[in-house]
Amino acid sequence: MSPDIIFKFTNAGILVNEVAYEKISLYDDPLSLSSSLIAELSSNYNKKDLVILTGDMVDKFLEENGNSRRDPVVGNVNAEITNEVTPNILNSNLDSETLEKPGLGTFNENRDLNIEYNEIEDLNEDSIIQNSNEVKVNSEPWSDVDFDFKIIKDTSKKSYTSGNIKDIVSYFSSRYHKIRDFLKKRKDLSDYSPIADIYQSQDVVKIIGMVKEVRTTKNNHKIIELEDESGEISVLVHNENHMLFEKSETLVRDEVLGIVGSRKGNLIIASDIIHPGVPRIEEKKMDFSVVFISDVHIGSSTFLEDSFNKFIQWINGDFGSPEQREIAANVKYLVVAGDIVDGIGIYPHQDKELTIKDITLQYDEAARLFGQIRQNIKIIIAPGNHDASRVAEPQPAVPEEYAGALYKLKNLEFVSNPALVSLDGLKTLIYHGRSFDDIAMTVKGMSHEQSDLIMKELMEKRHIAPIYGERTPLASELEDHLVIDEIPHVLHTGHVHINSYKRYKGVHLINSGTFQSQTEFQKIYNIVPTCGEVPVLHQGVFKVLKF
Ligand code: D5M
Ligand code: FE
Ligand code: ZN
Repeated sequence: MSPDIIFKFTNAGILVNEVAYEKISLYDDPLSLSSSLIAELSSNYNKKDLVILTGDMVDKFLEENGNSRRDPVVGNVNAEITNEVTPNILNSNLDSETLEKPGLGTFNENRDLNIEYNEIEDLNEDSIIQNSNEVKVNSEPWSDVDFDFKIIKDTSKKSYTSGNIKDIVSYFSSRYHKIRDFLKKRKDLSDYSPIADIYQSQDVVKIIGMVKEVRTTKNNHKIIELEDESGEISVLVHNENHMLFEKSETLVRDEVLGIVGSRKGNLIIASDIIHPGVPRIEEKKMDFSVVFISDVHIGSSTFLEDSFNKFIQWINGDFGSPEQREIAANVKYLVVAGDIVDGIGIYPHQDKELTIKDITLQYDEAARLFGQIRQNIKIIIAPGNHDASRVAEPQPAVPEEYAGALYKLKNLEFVSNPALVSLDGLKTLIYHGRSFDDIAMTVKGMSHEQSDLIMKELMEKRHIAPIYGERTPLASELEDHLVIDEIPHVLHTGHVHINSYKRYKGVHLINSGTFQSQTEFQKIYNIVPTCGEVPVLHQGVFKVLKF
């Protein structure tokens, strides 16, 4: 389904959840189905309400209005793709048909395993110290604590799109220019040329382009189709150039990179592939601690309430060994990277696994739980794909209409997904992690289990969700807010429900796991979550506490 359909809904004030999105895309004429659904919903709901279109709603509508599902095998999907020449996103006039690009070939593993020491401490009943020499927890009112909290980048108010095709051109153009500016600062690319000009040069060519497609030839070489505003070119990566070939296997569609090579007719033979990359950052000195959690999934029957209650007791200084309580007493910030509640209608039959079936009541319960956390901890919450924000990224902060009870907590701040915040100078990039699904599916060797490798790759590419038009719906804003402009001290993600950690060029890459046990849906995909394992940066040292 082309993104303009999503825009149609967004313009009508309707959010389309993932299941609905998939269902609509399976029908013969998604565009006219969308128009009918919008007409139906607009007549049934108050314009002011934020309406979330779920899969069940699509089913019900189709049951009542006839059903013409596109056959995935004999239907016209392939015909559409093979007949369609994908145009140059950066230099042509687009129409709606051009927005979906064909998929990539297979990719291989590129590992740089350099996992640092993880200290996992089990906080079980045995570790409750009765009448111990208690570490005193600061229980002064929050206003007395000196927070130096800043939101460096939040897209909540900036995120809008007219749904106009021009937005997509400016979206990709913004992405290209931002990342090109990182690349051209590099010595080896400072004298790059526009693609259209390379036909004049005979020797070394240097270009900066957006990847339109990567494919493997019959002889097992790689061809990268690159485009810039001036034109397109094919780049060959020879399989005997082992290091470079390996690098080419982690490339994804729509990322922006540099190529150094030599021209042979209409082809460039690559001698180097250059990512914008990450300069090593200086260690940030910190005399406080930051706790990272995500994927709490309040409202789900698989939400691990006991474990979460222990976590709250710990953070309040009422649980754990003296050493663990000492860490707790030092906590100044709690960051939540999305999926705070389970939401409604996110995947098929989810309702059977909900203990709270109303989104506002789920946030009310979240407020009850988070409200117990001592007030001199600042809590920062970004949305995930289960939260009541629009599905397309960047996702604006969870709106007050749904999370009113949480908005009443004075020590809590809502931010967008992604968002860049400064916690007493510790620059933290918060991203839920939806794009990890696309990377895990597209790049061979990448998996949900090792999201640290995905994070490293995305940092190198300087984009949090490079692949357009796959599972991660991206809103084509006039500016691409998902470019990693500034290197943070911490990249905090969630979504995969499996903890991971890596220190890369000085950046702490942290995935904070979940407080939800395995769901029926995850059983089907064989996703084994790591539950109640909470990462903490304790005065700059990474630790994990288990609840
Ligand atoms: O995601 C929970 C987990 O489920 C996480 O590991 C991603 C995975 N996930 C989510 N959607 C899909 C689909 N469609 N296919 C495969 N795996 C998926 P959560 O966002 O909490 O539901
Ligand atoms: Fe989740
Ligand atoms: Zn998620």
